[in-house]
Amino acid sequence: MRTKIVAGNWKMNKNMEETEALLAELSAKLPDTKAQVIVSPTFVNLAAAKRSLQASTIQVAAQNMHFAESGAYTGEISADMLLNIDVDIVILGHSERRAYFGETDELLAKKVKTAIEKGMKTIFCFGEELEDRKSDNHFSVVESQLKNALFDLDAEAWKSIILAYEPVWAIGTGETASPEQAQEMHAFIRKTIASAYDASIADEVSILYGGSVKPDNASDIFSKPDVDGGLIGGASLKSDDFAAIIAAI
Ligand code: G2H
Repeated sequence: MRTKIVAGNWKMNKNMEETEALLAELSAKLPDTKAQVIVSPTFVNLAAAKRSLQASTIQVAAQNMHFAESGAYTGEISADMLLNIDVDIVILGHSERRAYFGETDELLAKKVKTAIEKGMKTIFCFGEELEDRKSDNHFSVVESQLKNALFDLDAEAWKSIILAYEPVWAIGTGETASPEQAQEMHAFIRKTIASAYDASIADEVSILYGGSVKPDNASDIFSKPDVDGGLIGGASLKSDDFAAIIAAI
């Protein structure tokens, strides 16, 4: 039985007071769920989020981290710094990091390796761009993103990997992949992992869908057999919407 997960990627939104207020609202509205619920505020608000959620089952993730242990990397944050404030989940490879900050599969492979070595869980994001889908290259693009960043990991490491398929054309655009498109790609991802490793690893990894998930489309997407939850951006910034999406799992 795979873990169902609903994660909120807050991106560069919410100051400290707003972070605390949103988490208080969310805690009060959290539906009865067996899903693992994760929120991902900005770096500067992670410690405040952890404090706010001390008595909660809601977990906290960072949106990025550096691969190095420490050193002269101005503006960067290490795994140890996150672990020091009890944050042991990190989102890596979001398309905004790839597009605006030049993150490549090769760089992401290093970041994932560090996260695994440090005992952290990684929510690894990937997905094709619109031109890839239009030219029918979406499967090969996704396959190479997985291969380049993850397929050097050993089988044990996959216990710490959560995948988030986020087609770039559906991110923050209001455009969502249809439940059928999501299912088709998630099944392909599982098949690709089964070929590279084995069926049990493919069966056990949680694969989230991300890209304009909203309360009104969440249950259709989550109903698909290979979709194990969602990575939610815009709709995770409002407690009513995020609670409704969690209830849809
Ligand atoms: C995709 C998603 C969260 P949104 O980036 O990672 O954001 O739900 O706003 O499309």
